Amino acid sequence: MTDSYISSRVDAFSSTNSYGNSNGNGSSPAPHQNNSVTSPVIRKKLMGYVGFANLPNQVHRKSVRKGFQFTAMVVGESGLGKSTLINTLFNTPLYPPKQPLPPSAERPKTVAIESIGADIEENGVRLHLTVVDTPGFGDFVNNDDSWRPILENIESRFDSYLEQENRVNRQKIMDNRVHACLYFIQPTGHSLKQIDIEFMRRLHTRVNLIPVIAKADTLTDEGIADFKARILADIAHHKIQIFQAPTYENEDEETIAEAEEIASKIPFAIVGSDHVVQTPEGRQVRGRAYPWGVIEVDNEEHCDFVKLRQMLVRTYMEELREYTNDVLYENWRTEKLVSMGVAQDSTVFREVNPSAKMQEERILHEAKLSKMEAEMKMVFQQKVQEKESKLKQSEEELYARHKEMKEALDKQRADLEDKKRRIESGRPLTPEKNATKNRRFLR
Ligand SMILES: Nc1nc2c(ncn2[C@@H]2O[C@H](COP(=O)(O)OP(=O)(O)O)[C@@H](O)[C@H]2O)c(=O)[nH]1
Ligand SMILES: [Mg+2]
Repeated sequence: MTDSYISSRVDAFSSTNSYGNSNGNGSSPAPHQNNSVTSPVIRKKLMGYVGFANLPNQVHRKSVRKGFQFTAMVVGESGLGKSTLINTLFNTPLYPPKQPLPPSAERPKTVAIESIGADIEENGVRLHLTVVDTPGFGDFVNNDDSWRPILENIESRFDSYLEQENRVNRQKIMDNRVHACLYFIQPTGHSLKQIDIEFMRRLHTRVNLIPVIAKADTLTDEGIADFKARILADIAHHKIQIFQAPTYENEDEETIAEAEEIASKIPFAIVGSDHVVQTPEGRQVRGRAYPWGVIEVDNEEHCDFVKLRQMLVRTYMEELREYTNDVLYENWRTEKLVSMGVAQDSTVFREVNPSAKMQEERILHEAKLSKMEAEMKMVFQQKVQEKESKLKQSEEELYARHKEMKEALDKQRADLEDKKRRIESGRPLTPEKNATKNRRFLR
């Protein structure tokens, strides 16, 4: 594993997080799924139109710049057309044609988990797509535990996400969580098999389940309608939660109609084909040719492929990601932390009521404002006091000078009055003064 990209991926899948390490010796435990095979990641640039360029309508611009990470998983028995459907869905031979195993070849004993990545760009929107394949599911004599490695794989991806969230630097979180799981139902025309029910029951709380009827071209239209009804009845009976397209109150009629149309097709009856065939009218279409005619993959009258693609990549990709993060991952995380004995510190993780939070923020803001006001008042008062004391000081100085001058004047006046009195009484002025006068006259 010299390629850092590949190795980071493999780490993400098989990493046993710091919490789940039950052997307690602190050493890195062996990957818990030694049977899982992770094939090298193929990076491809796809040219054909897929439809996720509509994503900007679902989310804001920031995500568009960063690009999207989306991981889809396909589960179902061998030969049901999983690889073909993925190729059809993303309009590219992501999976090369199958090489039949020689009879002598050793076959895996358990479900293998393989993943393939592709970078797709469409109208400036980048999508990093990962497809997780589960070859071998349901292929064994005893399939009782076929769901287990798949559940473990899904949870180990949650683990890896949790571990990344707990890092000091969370700038570059790789979201390898499985956002949608296409479950392939064999087109028996009867009802769900035990293995189907078991799988869905075990996984519905961990992944968005999207049931599909594989190779729907092998059933008649009525056969499909009956089969769908029975599948839905089974799903309801076993209280299995499959992905429900969310509906919003304030949406326009067109969107609601589209959502209803998509919901009405679940479980999608699909036909996959990665080759082009010619219709009797001479059109070149993706489809399968039969002596009795051509089944077109992209024709809504022929199968639900278009609706499935619409749901997966156009209308609900963001919803699938959101539900995975907000509900499935969150529940898993809570269960995991509680099982580890981590108690909720209610002072830190308070339930946040938006209006209460706003109220709280307003009170804080008001307190801050009044504090600022008080500070300003204080500064103002201080300035006023300084000014006042300065004024007082200069007033005192003035007063003192005034007093001084007044005293000087009073003294002068007293002197003058004394002189006047002396002149009036005919007494001569002081001899000293006369002497000075006389001296001046002598000069
Ligand atoms: N009739 C029919 N055959 C299909 C369909 N999709 C795939 N196949 C064929 O089924 C075989 C197994 O397909 P593959 O995609 O490898 O199945 P996987 O093992 O589930 O990945 C191939 O020969 C495909 O051409 C389909 O929708 N209808
Ligand atoms: Mg395959």
